[in-house]
Amino acid sequence: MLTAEDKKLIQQMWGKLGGAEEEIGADALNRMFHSYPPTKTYFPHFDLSPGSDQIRGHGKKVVAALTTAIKNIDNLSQALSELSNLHAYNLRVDPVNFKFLSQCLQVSLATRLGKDYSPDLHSAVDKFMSAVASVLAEKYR
Ligand code: ZNH
Repeated sequence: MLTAEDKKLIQQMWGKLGGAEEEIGADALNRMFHSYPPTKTYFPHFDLSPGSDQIRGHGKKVVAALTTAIKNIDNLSQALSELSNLHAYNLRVDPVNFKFLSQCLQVSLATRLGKDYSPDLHSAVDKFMSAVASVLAEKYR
């Protein structure tokens, strides 16, 4: 469970990214496609070369969803309910992939934030991304 301290750390960090969100989203996606190539099968209609417009555009959407999640951190199921429907019923992304994206996002954040990505923040982000992933996976049958 996310503690009050975890939530504070995440909210502070997110507030300090200062416009780099889109870049972080695209970097996380590039890393995911590179390190976990089967994830590419969900995006047959995308140009997946690193930094393509589609990767940047999609990175922006993913990060915007995470911003919404952070703003509604005590109410994730409700805040992400539509996205949860989309992933479970339309996209049918195997939930194992949520872990991959979470890993990659953490590397992107760590690369960006350097020593500010403290062990406490790392652990908070890990818990947060697991919470997001369980909401996105909660409607699968
Ligand atoms: Zn996902 C889509 C988010 C994960 C796959 N996504 C999407 C979107 C968003 C998201 C926001 C958009 C929607 C609209 O438009 O409405 N995701 C997300 C998040 C996460 C995710 C937050 C985590 C954390 N996904 C994921 C994964 C995968 C995916 C892991 C695989 C691998 N998605 C996807 C797809 C899509 C999406 C395929 C669609 C795209 C297009 O555009 O077509």
